[in-house]
Amino acid sequence: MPQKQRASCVSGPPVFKIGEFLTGVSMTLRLYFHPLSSFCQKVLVALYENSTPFTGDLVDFGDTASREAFLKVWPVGQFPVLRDEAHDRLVPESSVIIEYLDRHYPGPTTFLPADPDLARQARFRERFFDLHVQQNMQKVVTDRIRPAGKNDPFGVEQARAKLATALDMIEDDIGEAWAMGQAFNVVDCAAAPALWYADKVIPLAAAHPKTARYLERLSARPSFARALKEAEPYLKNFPRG
Ligand SMILES: N[C@@H](CCC(=O)N[C@@H](CS)C(=O)NCC(=O)O)C(=O)O
Repeated sequence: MPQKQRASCVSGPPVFKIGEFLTGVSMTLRLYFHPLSSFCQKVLVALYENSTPFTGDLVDFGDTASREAFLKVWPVGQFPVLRDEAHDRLVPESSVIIEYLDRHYPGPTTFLPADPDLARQARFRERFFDLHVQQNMQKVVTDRIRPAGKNDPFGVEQARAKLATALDMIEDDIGEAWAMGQAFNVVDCAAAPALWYADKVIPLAAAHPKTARYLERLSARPSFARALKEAEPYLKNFPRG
């Protein structure tokens, strides 16, 4: 993928230095991430929910040394990626990372329900936010920074239509609490950044009032509010339409 496009979720020099996210003494978890990346925010929400100690390793795709160092860790070059140094395990993929944290570093917020049927529903719903909200949103946004002559207007039109359909389905489904009722879980971790960025593409208030209220609740949740605050210095790099 061309460098310019790779920087779609993330660009600009790091504001944080590695180590500034140190929050405990016996840290075994290292997160390769960028504060502006929606998939990374999904994992940050999970980490902040349970005040799980970790070291943040900020990857700047615009910086050759930073990018190459990350590619040595995870050659496909997508973040977030978690390294559990205590168990010498590398855990890529946001959904898998959250499930791993739930199992190995549990805290007051449980991300997957214990009941297998509810866990299946939670997995499906969080995949829905990833695949039908985030990915379509990303398609629209990343097209804005493609090199001249490499745009994909038809693909963007399709992605917008699919995003609108997904938002309509969420609007029909969402209640007045969290995604699956009274307990905040993995679905809310996925929904928070997905809807925050989707709102920049298709403003929710116009046709999706319940979803807009859900996004307000998510944005007020301390874990996501913190992730948003940490993304603020980078928001100038977000390609607006
Ligand atoms: N399925 C992955 C998606 C991760 C993803 O798309 N990350 C973006 C940043 S938001 C990325 O690394 N993009 C760079 C690239 O695809 O080259 C997950 O859930 O972790």
